[in-house]
Amino acid sequence: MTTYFIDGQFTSKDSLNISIDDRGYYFGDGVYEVVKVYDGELYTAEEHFGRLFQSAAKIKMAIPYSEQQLIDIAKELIKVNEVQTGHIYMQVTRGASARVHQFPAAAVTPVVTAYAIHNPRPLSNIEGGVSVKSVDDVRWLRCDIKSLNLLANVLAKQEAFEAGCAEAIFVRDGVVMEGSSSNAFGVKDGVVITHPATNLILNGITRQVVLRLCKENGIPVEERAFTPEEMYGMDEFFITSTTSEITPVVLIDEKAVGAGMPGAVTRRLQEAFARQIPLSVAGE
Ligand code: DCS
Repeated sequence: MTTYFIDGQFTSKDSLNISIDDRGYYFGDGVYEVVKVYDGELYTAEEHFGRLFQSAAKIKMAIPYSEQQLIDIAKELIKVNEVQTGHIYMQVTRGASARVHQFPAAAVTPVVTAYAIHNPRPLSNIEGGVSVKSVDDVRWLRCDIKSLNLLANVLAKQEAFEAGCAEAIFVRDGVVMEGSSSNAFGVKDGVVITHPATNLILNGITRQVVLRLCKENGIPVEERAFTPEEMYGMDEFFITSTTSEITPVVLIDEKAVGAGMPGAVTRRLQEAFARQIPLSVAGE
């Protein structure tokens, strides 16, 4: 049986003691992280747990554990659940308290909930690429916070799925932002182009890994705004996230990207990415 972590306890799903008054339910008042597990080990753990603390600070919430304690909880979940390839989901809500909008009394402590789950690498998407659909970005102006408030992302992803696409690409004021649960990159004349890490996107950990890999491999990068028209004219396009890694995009709004196949720069980056994850899973 799967072991979960809630509020200081390792427990089974049936014994999870979740309060109806948890502010996660009422308001989506909390933050979260998804951390990849390769070969039974956390990948880029410091970056993810560091961002969790940054997200919490931005919503004025104090996490009642240290970064190292959360990493230790994640490692324990991986161990007891025997996860080799998968991910950790961890969320922190502002705690359980009768429903009023303003923060609860200081005695109410944030609730940490987490689990580890087996989840293979999505190799067929990584190999063959996916289709995406652009949607209006109706989110708030603090998309840099990895908040539990994901309603706009949920609606966008559903719209994309109903159109037979794997991801929605948010467009705000004529600028391409990011995916509903991924960052977005174009490649034009050998240059990798992506929206800068402002308040209008989440600065993905995989995004940061890709920018590092570009640097290490001499691939030029421009972090700048680009329009949907520019997006349609890219030679290559790809999306990145913890679970989807570097996924090529071959069709945007039913228009083929470049030759309609994953491109050479995308492939180079995928190979560089695979080289820096544990070898036994690289080809899984
Ligand atoms: N942008 C948004 C809006 C996201 O939700 C995510 C991750 C990303 C970008 C990519 O960030 P990482 O590279 O750090 O994963 N979304 C997580 C999610 O909800 N499921 O998997 C990843």
